[in-house]
Amino acid sequence: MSLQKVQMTTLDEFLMNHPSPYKNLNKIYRQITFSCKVISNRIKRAGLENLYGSTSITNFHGEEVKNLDVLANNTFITSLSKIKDVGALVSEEDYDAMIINEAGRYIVTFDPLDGSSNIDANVNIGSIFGVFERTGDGKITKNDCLQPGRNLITAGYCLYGSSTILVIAYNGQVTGFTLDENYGEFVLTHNKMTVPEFKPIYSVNEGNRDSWDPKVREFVDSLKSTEGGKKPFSLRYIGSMVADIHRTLLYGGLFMYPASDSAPQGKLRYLYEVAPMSLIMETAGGRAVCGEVPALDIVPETVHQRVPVFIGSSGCIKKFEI
Ligand code: P6P
Repeated sequence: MSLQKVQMTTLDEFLMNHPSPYKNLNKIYRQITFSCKVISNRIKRAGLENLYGSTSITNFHGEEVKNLDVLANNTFITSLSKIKDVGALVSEEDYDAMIINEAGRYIVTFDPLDGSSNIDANVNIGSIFGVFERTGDGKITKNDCLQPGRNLITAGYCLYGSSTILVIAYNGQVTGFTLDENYGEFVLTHNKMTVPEFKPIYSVNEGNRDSWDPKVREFVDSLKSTEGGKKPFSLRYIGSMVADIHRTLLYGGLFMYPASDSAPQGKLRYLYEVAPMSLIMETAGGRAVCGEVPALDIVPETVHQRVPVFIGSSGCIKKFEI
């Protein structure tokens, strides 16, 4: 009996076949992907193990902290702290940057569980991460964490949905891996991902329309216009950034979180939401801007700095810039 050639390429094999110029980056990926496997498993069992619901904590962002937020954050911190090359961590759930090892080389920024308000409704949620290299030679400091997204050496997200999918911007390309739960391995399923140049899909919380900048309001209204027999854009909004970005990466279109009265700087945080997603989208041939400025050129002043973001197909961003 001829054994059918196993076509599976695991993430470990992919990283081995595409060595990074950054030493021990594969170790960081091993810990991040282990964390994603743990989180994926807990999310799937949340209803069975009473993991839904909130803690009694409101965090410093003023957001309700869900039980799974705490679990996901502890998982990321525990697994990444085991690597001596990791110098500092920045988590959405922690007030300040955490110096793990002053002699470490890398800073890992992450939103351990983004979209957690959707958890109890079984809507797709995700983890987002980015990896920077320290800037100086001395001890790693909190300033090493305040870098523009252009300096990211890799970034990615894990989408917890009907399947668990890891998408990474690594070595100049975007690659997707699907968790095969039979073997507990992320297997290559999306090679060299590129975002379509244009797609008439827009993704924004229209509930904030009245408090947007007039230019943004006019732009979004223009997308819905049927003047002269135009076909309007379709609106798709899940309210979970990882899911909305994943759809935009695959199908094309434009995801937006503009500044509004309730979020004067925008809602999404730069270091562990906008910058990693912008690196992924630009590496896949798309674009990302924070108003007039390319998103990857923003230099954050604080670890939780919020920015407005317009991200997706280059043709859709161009339409916004006209
Ligand atoms: P709104 C989820 O809470 C999140 O941080 C992102 O995942 C998502 O894109 C955004 O907020 C949704 O915000 O104001 O539309 O509910």
